[in-house]
Amino acid sequence: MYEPKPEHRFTFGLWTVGNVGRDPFGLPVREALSPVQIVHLLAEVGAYGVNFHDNDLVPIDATPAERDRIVRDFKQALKDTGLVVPMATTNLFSDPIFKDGAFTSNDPKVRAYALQKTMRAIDLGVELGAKVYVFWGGREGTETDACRNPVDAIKRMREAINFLCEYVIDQRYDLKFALEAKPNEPRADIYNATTGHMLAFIATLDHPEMVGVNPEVAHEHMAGLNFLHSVAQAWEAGKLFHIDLNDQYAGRYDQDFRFGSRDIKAAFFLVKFLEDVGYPGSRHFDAHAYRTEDYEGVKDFARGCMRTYLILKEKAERWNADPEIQGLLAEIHQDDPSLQPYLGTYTAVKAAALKDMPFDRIALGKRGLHYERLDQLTVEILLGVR
Ligand code: GLT
Ligand code: MN
Ligand code: MN
Repeated sequence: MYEPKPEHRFTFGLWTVGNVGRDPFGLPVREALSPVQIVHLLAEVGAYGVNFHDNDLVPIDATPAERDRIVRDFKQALKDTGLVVPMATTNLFSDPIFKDGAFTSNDPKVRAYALQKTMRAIDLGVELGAKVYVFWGGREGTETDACRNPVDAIKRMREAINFLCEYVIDQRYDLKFALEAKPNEPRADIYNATTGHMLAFIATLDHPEMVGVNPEVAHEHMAGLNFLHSVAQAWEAGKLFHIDLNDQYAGRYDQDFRFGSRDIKAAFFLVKFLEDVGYPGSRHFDAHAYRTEDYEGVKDFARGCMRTYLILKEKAERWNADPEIQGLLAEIHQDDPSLQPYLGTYTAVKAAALKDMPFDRIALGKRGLHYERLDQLTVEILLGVR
C-alpha cells in the first residue's frame, strides 16, 4: 500500500543518498559511491528520479574525455534502471573560487566564471533530460555587510538570472528555473533569504514566466516560518516549479533530516496541500541519512522519506473523508449570502453601503470556532486512532 511508484514522482539528489556524513566537526563515515552505484541504490529503494549538481556527476577538474565516459556510464545506468533526471543544478559553493559568492561576488572574473560554469551545467542537465533547473544561492551572502551593498548583490543576481534565461531561450531548451532560498548557512546571512523574498525578486526579472521557486521545508523552518504558507503562496502565484522535502525544527543549522521525522503535523498539512491541489512536479527529498548509518541505513532513510509521504497521503484522504471533520469545516466555511452586496470587487456603491452597515461586533467576537476539536481530530487521525 505504501510502495513508491513512478507516478508519485519521488526523486533524490546524487548528493543526498550519496552524502558521506562529513560535517564541520567530523570526517566522512561512509565511503563515497559512484554516480552509477547511487542510481542503482535509488532504483533498489523504488525512487522515480535522480537529480544532480554538475560536480556530483562530473568532477570539477575532469578532462573532456573523463566527462564523456562518466556521462556515458550514467546514461547507461539510467537506461538499466528506468530512472529519469527531472532536475539539475550547479555547484556554485564548494570550490574556493566561490568563497565570496558566485553571481554576487565583487570580482567580475568570479561572476563570469559562475555564468560559464552554469551554462555548461545547464547543457549537461538538458542532455540528461532535466526540465527544471534549480538555483540555490549557496554562498550568495555575507559575514560582514562591510563588503558589499546588498542592493548591488540583488542587481548582480538579477543580471545573472536574466543572462541565463536568454541563454536557455537562445539554445531553445525546454527548461524552467526554480530559485531556492536558505536564510543562513553556509554563510552568516544569505541574500533573498526566504521563498517570499524569491517570489518578490522573480517579479523584477526580464522573463518572470520562466522562473519559479524551489522551497525547502528545512530552510523555511530555519527562519521560523510556516513552510505550508510559503508553498501555498508559491502555488497560488503559479510559481511552485519544484519542492525540496526534508525536516527540521526552527532555529537550528540546516539539518536536512528524513521527511516527516521532526514535525509530523506540518508534514501532514504539506502533503495534504500538494495532493489536494494536484501539484504535478517532483517530490524531491533533499535530505540525508544520519551520520550513524551505513548504506543499509541510507536505504532505510530513503525508503522512510517515501513511505512517510505515502502514509501522510493516505491520512489526508482519511481527513478529507471524515464526516465529523467535514461537518466542522462546513460550519466554519458557511457562506452568508446577505453579505454579497458588501464583499468582493470594489464598487463605490458597495463601499458606501458597507460604511453604513451595522455589525454586532460583541456577538461575533463571542463565538467559539471549534478549532480545538478540529485540530484534535487531525491529531487522532495522525496517531492512528481514527
Ligand atoms: C545543498 C543545499 C540544498 C540545495 C542543493 C541544491 S545543495 O544540499 O543545502 O538545499 O537544494 O543546490
Ligand atoms: Mn537544506
Ligand atoms: Mn534544497
